[in-house]
Amino acid sequence: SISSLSHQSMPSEILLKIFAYLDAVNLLCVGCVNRRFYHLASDNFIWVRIYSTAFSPKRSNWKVNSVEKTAVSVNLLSLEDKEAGYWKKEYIVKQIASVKATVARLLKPVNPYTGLPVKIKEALRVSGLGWVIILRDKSGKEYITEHVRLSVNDTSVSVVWYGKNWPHLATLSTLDLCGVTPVFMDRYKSPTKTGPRWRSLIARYSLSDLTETTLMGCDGLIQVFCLSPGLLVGLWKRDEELAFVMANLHLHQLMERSTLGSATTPYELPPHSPFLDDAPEYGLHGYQLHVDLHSGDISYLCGTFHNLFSKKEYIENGYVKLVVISFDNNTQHVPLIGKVGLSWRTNIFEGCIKSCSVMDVTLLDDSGKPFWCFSSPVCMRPSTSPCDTCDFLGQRYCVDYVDSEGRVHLDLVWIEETKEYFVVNLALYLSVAKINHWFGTE
Ligand SMILES: *[C@@H]1O[C@H](CO)[C@@H](O)[C@H](O)[C@H]1NC(C)=O
Ligand SMILES: CC(=O)N[C@H]1CO[C@H](CO)[C@@H](O)[C@@H]1O
Repeated sequence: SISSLSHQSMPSEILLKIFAYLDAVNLLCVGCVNRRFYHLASDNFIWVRIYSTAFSPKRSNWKVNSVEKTAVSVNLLSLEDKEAGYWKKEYIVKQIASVKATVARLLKPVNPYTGLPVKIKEALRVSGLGWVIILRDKSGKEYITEHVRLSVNDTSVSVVWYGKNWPHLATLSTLDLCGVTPVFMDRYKSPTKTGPRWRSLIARYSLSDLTETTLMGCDGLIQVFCLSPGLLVGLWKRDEELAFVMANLHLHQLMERSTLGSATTPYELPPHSPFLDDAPEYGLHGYQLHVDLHSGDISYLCGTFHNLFSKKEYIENGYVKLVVISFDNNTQHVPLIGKVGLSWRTNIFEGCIKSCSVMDVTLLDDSGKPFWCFSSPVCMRPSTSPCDTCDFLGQRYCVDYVDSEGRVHLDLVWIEETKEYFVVNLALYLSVAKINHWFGTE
């Protein structure tokens, strides 16, 4: 263009004067224009000023100690000795390290009921972390969409995307869910979407899985599908095109999963190192469950259950059964609060999928470490199996969830008199392989 031509012919001294007004993110952007701009935008005099402003002792949050202070002033004198781009690199390295240190500090305090970080909102703000979905068509072309809405709860984050210009579903093959973090975060500004960002793949979903088997429910306008792990996809009933996508992200290791993966490979959680114990029932007791059945900010069932245990006799078909709410003990039965439904909203329409909700499960082991965690859409369905001892109570429903680590089963009864659902049974089935792997048992 004409304007870039005139920039090209500008003398270097003038360009340097202009660049001196830019912040770090913008300097890195202009550095991408061409080789000459890259060289000029790496200028040590410009970057040493950015460095000392960012890490000056006045910004006490960064905790620059006095040794480093002197280091900055001494190095100012010897700028000429440094190779080109030295201060830019110093700034980048230190900036990334300070954001990391601040985030690590924020993630330390945990909620005793959930074992999960309590300052997740602050950690998200400091790191600038956000999530995108990447729709990929059959020729490999990518469509990146920034999230529209995000809500943080005690155990999960739900993130929603919708858009007017999404490609036709028939042309698409996969959907990638990725965490994106700006390479530089200025904690005094909100993150920009134009600066350089890291991308960390969390999960890849195949859109050919939007079939009868993953269909979860519908209302007048849309049908919703549940793709594992934790993704809800809404299609317009009218033309079967994408209406919205909602990701449910459990907070356990969410920061790591959203920042430490690569653009093509998800971050793998570090293996749990078993703590050796010879007790014969080891791995079968001392569990704590926190369960939350919710939609957005409305919670239908939220509770913490301590001292859950199993016995060797309860091991069946490769699963250990933990009874949380027992049918036989009616003091444990609890009602669902409110009218269960999963609310959705796009720029024009909104609705509610009856009987569906999001289930967050956080199961801690006997040392309080998160053992099994997920956040996923679930749906209440009429029970088909007859039950002699409970059918007289009312119409029965159940909620089932299953993944590679275990299963959750809930039985509910509709009580006509009080117009409430009562949970009369809640059981977890943990994979024996997972338990043995975790505790180093056999
Ligand atoms: C029934 O459940 C309550 C509450 O969890 C518990 O205190 C009680 O011991 C249970 N009763 C039996 C018979 O298991
Ligand atoms: C951290 C947070 O925002 N927690 C909210 C989760 O949702 C419940 C309502 O279900 C709120 O009361 C919490 O404040």
